[in-house]
Amino acid sequence: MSRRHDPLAMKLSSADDRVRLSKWLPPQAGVVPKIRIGHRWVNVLWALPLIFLFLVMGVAVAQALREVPGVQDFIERYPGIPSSAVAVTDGFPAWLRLLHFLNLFFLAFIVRAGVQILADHPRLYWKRDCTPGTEWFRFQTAVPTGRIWTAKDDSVTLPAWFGIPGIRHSIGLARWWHFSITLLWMINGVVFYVVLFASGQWLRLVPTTWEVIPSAASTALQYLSLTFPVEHSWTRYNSLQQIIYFITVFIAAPTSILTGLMQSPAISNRLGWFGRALNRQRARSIHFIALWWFLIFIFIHVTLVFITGARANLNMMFAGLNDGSWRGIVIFVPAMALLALTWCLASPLTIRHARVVQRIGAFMARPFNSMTQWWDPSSQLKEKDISPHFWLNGTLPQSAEFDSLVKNNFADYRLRIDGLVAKATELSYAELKTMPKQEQITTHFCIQGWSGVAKWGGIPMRHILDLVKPTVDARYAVFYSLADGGEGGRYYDVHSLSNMRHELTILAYEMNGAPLSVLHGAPLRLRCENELGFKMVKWIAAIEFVHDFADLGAGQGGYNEDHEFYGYRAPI
Ligand SMILES: Nc1nc2c(c(=O)[nH]1)N[C@H]1C(S)=C(S)[C@@H](COP(=O)(O)O)O[C@H]1N2
Ligand SMILES: [Mo]
Repeated sequence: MSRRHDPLAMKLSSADDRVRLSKWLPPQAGVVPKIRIGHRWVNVLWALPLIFLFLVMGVAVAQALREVPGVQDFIERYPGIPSSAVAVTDGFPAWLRLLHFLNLFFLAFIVRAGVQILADHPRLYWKRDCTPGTEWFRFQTAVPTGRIWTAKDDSVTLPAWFGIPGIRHSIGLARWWHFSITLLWMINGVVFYVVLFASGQWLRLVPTTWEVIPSAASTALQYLSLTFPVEHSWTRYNSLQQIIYFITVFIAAPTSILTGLMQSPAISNRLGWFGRALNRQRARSIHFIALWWFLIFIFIHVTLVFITGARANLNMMFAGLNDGSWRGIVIFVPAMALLALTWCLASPLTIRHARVVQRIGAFMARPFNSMTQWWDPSSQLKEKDISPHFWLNGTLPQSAEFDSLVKNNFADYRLRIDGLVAKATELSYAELKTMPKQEQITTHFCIQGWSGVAKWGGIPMRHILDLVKPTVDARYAVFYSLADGGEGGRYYDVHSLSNMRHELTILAYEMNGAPLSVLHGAPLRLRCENELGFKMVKWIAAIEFVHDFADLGAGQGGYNEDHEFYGYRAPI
């Protein structure tokens, strides 16, 4: 070590640059996804026979309807493409074909990593408080009672071939995939929008006449009756295709991006009424519903591509040809092979080169992270918003030292503040309580997906800075915990001084008007509202001001950064 650190620095552990499955959280199976209807939990697999039944009955009804003269007149009047719709003239140009493929390619990895993220907290809610039992969807059993059940305990393993990286509680790595590929997908999307409108190809996707509505109804009836409408895809889509594609490109995609961003603590905590209305759990739930839009869309779209003349359709979209040759398939097959190969390599490579994925991911996520510079969290909530339930995370301190602190109500507790400061100091629990106190009602955003609102009371960090006076060399504050992390070695995390100067950064000793409980981090825990929960160290033992954190632990800026490949900056 280049210089002497706080004594607790000795207790930090190093970490591997790859995932070691022997040390990782052991696998835990989830359950078949269930949806709550009232008080009943219904297995989603019931949807399959129900959909089948409805489709079969729908076909029968549609076929009967097509015998009715009035319906026949209607279909004749609205065969599928409104007479006033303008056709494009040049089929599918190369740029469109390429962006179409890239879109599929990126989406595959976004979806895999996205579901991996969901598996870290396999429950969806509409309300911000995430109270067990209020979820509307889950692939986990009811939260066990009568024992401590942390959010980490709640995470489940996905089928290994599906998730990225396919192991339990791998949200740190999954997020890098999700964000990096989303950035590429968004660039792809922006280019698509620009060229679409510049080229006139937008006429395919954007309805320009109200006639699309009866036309779409007519087309739907034709599909359902199994006598499909006549195809003109080379230059024009039928109205049903047009509406569905329009929703996918211009509604589902932007909705996914918006609801993704609204899950960020920095963005949501900034946006006042909007952050309250589209709270993190609503955003997560809508994000998930948008996922299902894409999945169902892809399923039906690909099915129809293959049953309405696969060769001709693949020629159009992969070769840009409107003929019966085999050229489309010759491009399509290697394109899918590339997707399959990348699909198979993604997880093993991520597990093996986790640190590289973390580094590339942090670089790729920079545009999103720097967005949050403008979103300085400031909005607070009201007493009535306080959550009835607040999930737990972390491993409790397990030492005789801590037990005796608890026994004496922290009378012997000392917070040590040292490192690059003019005045190193130790503050007793009683002294801390005489310092200026600040209360704030804020939302906690755990990286795993849950959130909760609480009123926190404690000492603003800016007063601590005034007291100890960090030197000009000090750039970071290291928080050492009294507790170890899940894999052994002391829990710690590092923050920039600008986080420390933030008006909502406090050392909390109260939660919801009562002394902070041991489970939630007594005697002291950090609140830093512009970051995710894991950055808020509980059971704080010491704060050290440093110039650099490369020589602490595995050098990534915190316990989860070292061991679980999380990002050092976590405002999203
Ligand atoms: N010492 C320590 N602090 C910790 C953790 C931990 O494991 N150890 N977990 C973090 C995580 S991931 C979260 S979400 C919050 C949870 O705080 P809560 O248990 O009060 O809800 O604490 C953070 N602080
Ligand atoms: Mo967390």
